[in-house]
Amino acid sequence: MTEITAPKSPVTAEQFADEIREQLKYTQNVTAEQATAADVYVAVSKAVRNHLADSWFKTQADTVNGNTKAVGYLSAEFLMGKQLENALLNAGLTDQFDKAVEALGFKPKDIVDAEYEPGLGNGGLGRLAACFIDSLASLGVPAFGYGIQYKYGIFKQKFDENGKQVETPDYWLANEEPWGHTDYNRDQKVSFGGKVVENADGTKTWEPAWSVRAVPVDYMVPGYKSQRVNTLRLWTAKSYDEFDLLAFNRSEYMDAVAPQVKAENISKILYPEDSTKVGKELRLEQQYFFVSASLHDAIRVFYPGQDKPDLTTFPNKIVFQLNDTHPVIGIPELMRILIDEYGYDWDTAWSITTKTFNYTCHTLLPEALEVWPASLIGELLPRHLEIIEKINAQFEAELKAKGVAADTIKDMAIYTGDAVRMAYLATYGGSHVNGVAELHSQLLKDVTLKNFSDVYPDKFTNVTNGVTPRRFVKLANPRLSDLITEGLGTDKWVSDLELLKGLEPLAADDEFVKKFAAVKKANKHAFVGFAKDHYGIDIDENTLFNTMVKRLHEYKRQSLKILAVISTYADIKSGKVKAEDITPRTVFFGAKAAPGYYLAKMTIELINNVSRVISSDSAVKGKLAVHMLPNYNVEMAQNLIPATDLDEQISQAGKEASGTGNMKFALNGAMTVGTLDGANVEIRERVGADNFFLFGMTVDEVEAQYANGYDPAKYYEADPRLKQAIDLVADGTFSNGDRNAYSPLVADWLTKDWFMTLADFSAYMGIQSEIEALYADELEWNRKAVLNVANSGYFSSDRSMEDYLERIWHTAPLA
Ligand code: DL6
Repeated sequence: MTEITAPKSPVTAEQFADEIREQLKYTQNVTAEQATAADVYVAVSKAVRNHLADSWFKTQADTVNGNTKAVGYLSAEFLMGKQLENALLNAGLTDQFDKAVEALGFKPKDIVDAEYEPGLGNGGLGRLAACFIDSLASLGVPAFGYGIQYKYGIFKQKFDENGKQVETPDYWLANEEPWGHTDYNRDQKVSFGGKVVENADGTKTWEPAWSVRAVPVDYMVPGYKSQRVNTLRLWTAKSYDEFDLLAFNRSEYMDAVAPQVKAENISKILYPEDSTKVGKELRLEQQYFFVSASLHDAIRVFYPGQDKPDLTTFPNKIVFQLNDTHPVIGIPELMRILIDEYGYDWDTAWSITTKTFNYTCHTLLPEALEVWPASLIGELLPRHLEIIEKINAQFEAELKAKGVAADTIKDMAIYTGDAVRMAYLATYGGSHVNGVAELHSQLLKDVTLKNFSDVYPDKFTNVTNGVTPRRFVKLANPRLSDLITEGLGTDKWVSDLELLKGLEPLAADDEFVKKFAAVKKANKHAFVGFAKDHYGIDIDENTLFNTMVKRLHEYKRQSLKILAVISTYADIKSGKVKAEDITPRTVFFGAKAAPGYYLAKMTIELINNVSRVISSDSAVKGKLAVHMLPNYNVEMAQNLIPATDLDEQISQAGKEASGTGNMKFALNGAMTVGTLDGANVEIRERVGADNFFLFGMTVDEVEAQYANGYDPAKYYEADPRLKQAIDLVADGTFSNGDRNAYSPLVADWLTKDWFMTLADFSAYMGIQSEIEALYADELEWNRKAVLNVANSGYFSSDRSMEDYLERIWHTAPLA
């Protein structure tokens, strides 16, 4: 860990209040008396930006002239969460802010709440990107996040009166957004379509059919106590032909704006998808749009004003990380730029390109590895298709020369004639490939990319994910943060999370454990208020808070949890469990389902209806409650995670690449019930098997079941509790007597159940008594929770970044 200097104490609270007044007056054009919380939010944000500006300029200058290579993180998603509190923390202005806004007659919380959360990501992948850029800035590593400023982020989720998910557009830019600076003077042209012509000298010229203007919107990414401010550069698409006056004068109003609409569509909306197939064309346009603009931008930044830069030095200036397959079109794009725009020969271009890129795979689901129809690439990016074909020919020749069998070469094809496999292109075209947890990286080598790892074993490595302690402990959980600081005698853990290990001895100190329990209690109490304000629900805070928040996907197995809830409900209602044996529990779900994902949406509907039935049944009142909280987002995570006693990480083993929610919960002192999947494996290793509720099949057992012909009906017949739970879904108990309401779900469970929910049900129910017995012993439960916190320091995204620096990027912080 590099030594981190304390931030300059920038201003007094009085000075900061004056700066806010200035902003109100001269940029918001309201007096302090007229100002609303929304005005003050904008004014404060601009004042904070001003504080960061000098460090930002200095970091930019040092990045270009400095002693170390920069990182370009290419990601279709950056799920940043609200900016203000984080920027205040990292700028060292939190106290001044609190006092200044109070002096202006506002409550700090109201100002923070006035920010609208940008939802520029679907889930784990996008949030990881946000954690990574926070860590890079905090470590002082020069870095650019490159992505898209979508006009509409992930949809807002509501539930209708039947409990069905309703998606509404997330127009997050409806009001002034003070963090992004649109830099019209650093735009890039991005072209599409047309044809490729061969010149007399054998070179190729791409004659595109249409172009859009990529305009960057820059966000400052302040490091925590590092004095460094990196850049998140999100591209927005504009038209070069804003308005067709001739068409307008002919009263063809729609035609008049058609070019503008076509261009702006590219950055219009984030695909609300998570590992399911989608409409292709616009998505490929988006990917190429941001990647092409970013690569050109990096050349502009590192070779300013040079017509003929020496781009053989490009990989010494910046290394690009491909965050999943979405930016992989960057590989043929850099080849094209080098060959067509700068006149390099193929081999030189290939050598530069392979040194420039690395690829992170974030999935084990074959359907989530993007495969593009060759016809689509040919239509949209004809020159790139030619380059991909040539890359593939070179690849095949290389494999042949290495003695790889013809069948295997065919299986490994990047370009099949019909399709382009982006994960294969990324693996061949980059220097390193990494998975995001040890198990995942191993499965990539053994299964998903086995042929590639056989031929190129040195390319493969692992970097286990991490989460930023700034947002997910310090900001989300101030009570725990204070207790940690008290326990350790220092707040250095915020930038060196392994220091949490120092809490381990305190798990044996009853007084400390009691304080820890009091923190959890206070967080639960606070969440009860948050839930009342935001969702209008009443929660009994004297219950076990049991949470499952993540995207809704069959492999994550929300079904397993809701079947278990139904079974418990039936047992309480029938009197099968005695009143004194019941651990009162409140189960929280938060999950968005991709709009076209039928079974996922039906699962949400079921959860809502189980919630409805249980809440109106006096027989279980005070014993069991279920809430499907709408619109799970970063803000909800920051409020719910610190209040959670028990976290659910119950995916089928071998399906969750890593998970990062699991890390956030462990760091906030929740216990986990989970399978041996993704990063759960490493969490359990670190916190200790005794402090983790493990259940369910292993990867090998899952594979054996598939091999032997998995029959879910067998499990249904064998476990009366499971049978009863499924029967209650089937008989209309949760659908006002309608037996058809959930029949697709029930049929899937009984005949297919690809992710083996039924096979793991008994084990899952079995572990509940262990959970409840421990929960009954408050001190022991909290002792174990303390051990979770103490041993989770490894899961800081600062550590992930250090692993990337060492294993993949081979670069270091700025001096
Ligand atoms: O690496 C971040 C995150 C992992 O923690 C999750 O396990 C993984 O599902 C997610 N992957 C994606 C990509 N799409 N798919 N599948 O979101 O990445």
